[in-house]
Amino acid sequence: MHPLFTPFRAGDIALANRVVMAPLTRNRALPGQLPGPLQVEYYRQRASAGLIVTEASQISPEGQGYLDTPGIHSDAQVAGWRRVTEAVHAAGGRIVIQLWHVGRISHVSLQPGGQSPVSSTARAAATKTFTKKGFEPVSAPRALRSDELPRIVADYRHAARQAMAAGFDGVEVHGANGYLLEQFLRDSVNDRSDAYGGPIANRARLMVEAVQAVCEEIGAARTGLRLSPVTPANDAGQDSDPQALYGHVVERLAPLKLAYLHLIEGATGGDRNVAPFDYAALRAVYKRAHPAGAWMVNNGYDAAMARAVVERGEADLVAFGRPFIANPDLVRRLRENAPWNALRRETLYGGDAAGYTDYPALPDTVPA
Ligand code: 8OZ
Repeated sequence: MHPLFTPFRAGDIALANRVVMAPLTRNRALPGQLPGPLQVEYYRQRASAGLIVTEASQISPEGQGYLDTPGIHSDAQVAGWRRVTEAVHAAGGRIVIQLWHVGRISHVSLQPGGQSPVSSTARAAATKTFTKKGFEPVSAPRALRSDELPRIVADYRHAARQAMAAGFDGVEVHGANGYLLEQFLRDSVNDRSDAYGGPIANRARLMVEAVQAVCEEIGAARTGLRLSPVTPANDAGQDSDPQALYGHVVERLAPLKLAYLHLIEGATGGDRNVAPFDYAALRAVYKRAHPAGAWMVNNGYDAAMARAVVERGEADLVAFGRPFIANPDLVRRLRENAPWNALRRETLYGGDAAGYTDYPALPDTVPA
């Protein structure tokens, strides 16, 4: 058996194989930002993944930035997610929820009371989001005051507690793709002069505090973190020294002994070589402090790349995004070198069962 298909332990989470379903925004939540029966079916179909990371789910109403994304703050959301976790567990799978605060990637029509989105900065991102009216430019944010940041950290902690109440195996903190935590990290966005701006240690402070709070609440062995050191997604620009910045983050967080670190290599969903970055060096920083910590890689992996990276011992887990949308039985297809269903892009975001729960699995072969 190829190691990609062998069991693996990420912290306290026991995975049947090394293939992970990456977080995927699908914009099909019900009113109240609730997951419903359609989400139960969608995730159940994909339970043969070693681990499912849910779609990004806001930790608070303020953390929402797109139409119809689910939350993990209210008790009704917990009840909805409980049906999802029960279905995945009944099918033998493991599932963590991705905790999300979009920061400035939002629109006033999606914010509580029509308020401005919040960020590390008052400068607007040059990008669009999806609202009731379709694609609209994101709204200008308000820079958070430093005395508000304990509340943001408390929102991460609360969402982690709610995730455990919903029966998740753990959480993944979304520290990637130009959202709030990355808006604090990078000097291409963060223009603050308080304890959360300026030197690397200051810019990393909110991420470190948020991850620490989550670990205190649910245990580091059930906590993962997703990073995207050089993605330009959501107008994040490029930090002036990503190697030092992310090295610092990993040096600070590895001693907590997280379940896993999840790296988006290159531009999210795009060019893997968008900007130079030494991922192996970052991995060495992590493994030095936490040898048993899992290293999860993502971005454009195909079957051959996934087999090779695990074979060479350069990654413990490989996350697939879009391939899992179109192939609920992706693990089997990888194992059997079977062809993949094509993705229907027009049904990626929003809508109903079409392009969501209607992708076919391989037929079961009839014994001769
Ligand atoms: C695609 C569309 C909307 C949001 C990310 C949560 O990039 C997202 C996202 C992706 O991390």
